[in-house]
Amino acid sequence: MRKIFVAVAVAGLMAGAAQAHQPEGAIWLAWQWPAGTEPTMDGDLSEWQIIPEDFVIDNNTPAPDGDPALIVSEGNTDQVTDLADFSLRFILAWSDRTNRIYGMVDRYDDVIDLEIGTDDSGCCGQLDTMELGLDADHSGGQYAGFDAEADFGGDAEAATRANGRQAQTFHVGWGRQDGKPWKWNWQHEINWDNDPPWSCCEDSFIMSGSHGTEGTTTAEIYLTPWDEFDHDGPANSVEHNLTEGAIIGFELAPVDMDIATGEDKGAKWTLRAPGDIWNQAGSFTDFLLMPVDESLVDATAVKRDSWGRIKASVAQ
Ligand SMILES: [Ca+2]
Ligand SMILES: [Ca+2]
Ligand SMILES: [Ca+2]
Repeated sequence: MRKIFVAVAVAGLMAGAAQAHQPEGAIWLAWQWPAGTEPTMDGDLSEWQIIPEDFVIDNNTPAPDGDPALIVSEGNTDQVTDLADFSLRFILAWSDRTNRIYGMVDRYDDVIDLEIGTDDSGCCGQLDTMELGLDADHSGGQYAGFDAEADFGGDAEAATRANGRQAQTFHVGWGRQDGKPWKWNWQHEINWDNDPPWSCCEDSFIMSGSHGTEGTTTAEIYLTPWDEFDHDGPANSVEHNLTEGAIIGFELAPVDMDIATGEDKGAKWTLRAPGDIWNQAGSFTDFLLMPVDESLVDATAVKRDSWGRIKASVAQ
C-alpha cells in the first residue's frame, strides 16, 4: 500500500505539472541500490529478492482507481489479465553511484514468439518484446514524429535528429530472431548506446523455453538517462544526473505475441498508456527515485556476500 500512500503524498507537488502522466495520480517507486550492491547483469534475479513487494509491478498491481494498471492498449484491447497467457513481475531501480536506471523482468508466456510472422496481422513489432521509454528529466512533451515543415521550418534533418533526443523509446527483445538489435531504437535506428557502459545487455537474460514453446524469461537491464541523446554519439550527448527524490518518466509496455495469425493481433500491455505514448513523453508513468532503505543495507550486503560464497563454493 505504500505505492498509494506515495501517490497521495506527492500529488500536491504534482499539481503544477502540465502533463497528466499515466496512470493519472499514480507514482510508483524506483528502488535505490546502495553503492556497490548494483546487480550483476546475468538474468539471475537473486539480487532483487531483497527488494520489498512495494516496488513490484505485476499484472494485478492496481491503479488509483483499484483496477489493474497493466492493460492491453494495442492489439487485442478486449483482452483481460490471464496469468496462464502472460504474467509479469517488474521492478525499476536506480543507482546514484553508476547513474543508471535498472530494470528486473520476470515473465511467463504460454507461447514464446521470437520471430516476425509471415502475415502482418500483429501489433507492436509482431514478436515478444518490451517497449520501454525513458524521460529522465520528467519534462514530458513531444520526443518523436516531428513535422519538418511545422516544427522545424522545413529542416528535414533537424526533424529527424530530434527523434529520441529529449526522451527515448525502444523495443527490448532478448533472444529475438528477426535480425534487429536486442535493444532496437526503432524511431531512428541509431544504436551506439546499446552496449556497456550505456546499456546492458544482449545476453543479460535466462530463458526457459524457445520460439513456439511456453517458458519463463528472467532478465536484467540498465539504461543511461539522457537530457540530450545525440545521434552522432556520446561526445555530443548530455547525460542526465539522477537525483534522489526526483520523479522520472518511464514507459513499461511488454508485448505478447503468441505466433499470431489471422484475427489474433497480439497484445501490447501498458500502464494505461494512451495511443500517443510513441511520441509524447507526458504519457509515460511517474516513478520516484527513492532513497536507500537503510534498514535493508546490511541485509543487502549479507545477502550479496552469502550469494557470492555460494557461487564460489559451487565453482570449486
Ligand atoms: Ca543478476
Ligand atoms: Ca502469451
Ligand atoms: Ca508470447
